[in-house]
Amino acid sequence: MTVGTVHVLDLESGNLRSLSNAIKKLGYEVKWIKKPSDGLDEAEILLFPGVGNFGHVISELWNRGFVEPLRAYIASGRRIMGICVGLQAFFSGSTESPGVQGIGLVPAELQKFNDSTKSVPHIGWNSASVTKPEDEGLYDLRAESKYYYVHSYRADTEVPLREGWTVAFGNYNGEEFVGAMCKDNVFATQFHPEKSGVAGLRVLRAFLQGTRISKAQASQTDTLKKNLGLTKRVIACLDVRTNDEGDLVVTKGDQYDVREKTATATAEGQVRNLGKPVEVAERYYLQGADEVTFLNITSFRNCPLVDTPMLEILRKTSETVFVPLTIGGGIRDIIDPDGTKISALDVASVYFRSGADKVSIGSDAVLAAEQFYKRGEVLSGETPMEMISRAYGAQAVVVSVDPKRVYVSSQECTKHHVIKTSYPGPNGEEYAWYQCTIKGGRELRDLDVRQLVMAVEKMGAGEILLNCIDKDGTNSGFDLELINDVKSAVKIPVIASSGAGKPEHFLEVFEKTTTNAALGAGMFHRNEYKVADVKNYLSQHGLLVRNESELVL
Ligand code: 1PR
Repeated sequence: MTVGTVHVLDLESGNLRSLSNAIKKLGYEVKWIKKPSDGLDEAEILLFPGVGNFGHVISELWNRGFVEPLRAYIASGRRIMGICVGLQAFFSGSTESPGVQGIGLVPAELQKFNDSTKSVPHIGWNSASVTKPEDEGLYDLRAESKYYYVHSYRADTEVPLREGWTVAFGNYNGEEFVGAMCKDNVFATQFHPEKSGVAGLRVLRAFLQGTRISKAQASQTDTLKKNLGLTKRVIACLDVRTNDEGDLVVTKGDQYDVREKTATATAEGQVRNLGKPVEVAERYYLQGADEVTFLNITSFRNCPLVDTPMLEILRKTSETVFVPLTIGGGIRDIIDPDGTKISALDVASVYFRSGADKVSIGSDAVLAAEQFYKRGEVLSGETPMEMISRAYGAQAVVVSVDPKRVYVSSQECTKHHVIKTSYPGPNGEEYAWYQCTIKGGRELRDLDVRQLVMAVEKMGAGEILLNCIDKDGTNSGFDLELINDVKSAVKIPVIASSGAGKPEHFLEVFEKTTTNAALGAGMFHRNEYKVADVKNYLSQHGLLVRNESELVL
């Protein structure tokens, strides 16, 4: 028995499955609207999710004949909620797409975040705090909660406030932006409520119920002051592959070797089996993971894409896990067993439709970067990073880096960019460079990590997943020198990965590097620590983290 029906605009951009799952979890039925005649006239509650490029979304609205019917819908007084680029579309335009006219409810243009002092896109958990006490509890927004944002362009609060909108704002390193806004029957959030855990589900529920103000609990103003700003993200990563029995399991390598070694292990030489992917992902979500990443560490290239086991894992996981999901491994141009050519963009689209928010590209990013330099640093326009970010936005594209440290006695010994290391090599070498690998570390390439990350940033990648083969599975802490070296080379966010063994390692990487996020795997899979242990430890040491105390709606 459903509570009611929610109509959702389907412009076929991004991960709509998670939004549908969130609406169903709240007890509502979903009806999709791909064109106005699909039921816009009968809709009483309309959601307008938008992902990716402003111009792309607006042109889809015009191409499908939605702009005037949407204006008429809004004028009729029926409820509408814009999400992410759906909020942006209510403005008159965006510097992201000069000359493209938005719906124009707010006579203002969106501006890009200033990336001279911080990473852009703005990816992660930030506030949405109302500006006036009487607006406390706006659609159950809470000052102490954090919401998941992923955008490069921001709406300033001044014009909406002047035009009579109620505004909840966020602040990203000194730049304020509209986190949520409402006026009469129109509500909109820059953040993704379907990806903001319980806090986001509460906001979505309040809108669907039409509860404009729900003072579930008054927030203390000091929380408001303390709580502002982007949190440090703690991500749980699941390396996934088939074991020798053909079951898809969560595994974990040390220096990327995932087979049991010790005679005492349950089955020496077997693929380490650390659990079922969907169960493990849900466990980490409930422990407070800010994101969950699946890395498909063996390609399923010989399996028809539509049957790829990872798709079912994503579909199942997105039914109960309401934080961002990233999928990596095998995102490349492929040839199906029946000989059909499938582009990396099509592969990514299948994953987005199955519940992924970001796709991660490893080997093909290295090969594309090599070709980029061979062409004299000229973009081809056809790399997976360029094609997927053009269609879905930079924020949907992660590049996963698998570097190996190479010691040299001086810069003169190599053409590659070296660092002076505090950890001398086996023969006392004081310098090192980081060599790129493909195929999960199995093949070394004549490319260094700095070359790779600078090239893929130009190709439109929105984030770097920075692994480290030498540190993987060692529980010895992150490679701080590698992280700072990469952070100094790019403006896009970086996720530190490999080597975490205890909460102190997360504090160390956030205090000694400028990383935007940090990832753990083995220490969680072996149940040595919970994600919550890490976040509580960081919070106790003064770092701003998302602490979703209650996990019940
Ligand atoms: O090359 O585009 O098909 O992508 C392959 C993907 O699979 C890449 O993201 C690559 O990093 C990953 N991968 C391939 N082989 C392995 C392996 O382990 N044999 N996993 C592998 C890489 C890195 C992290 C790991 C951290 C944290 N694993 O996923 O979890 O190092 O571990 P820790 O906290 O236990 O130290 P493509």
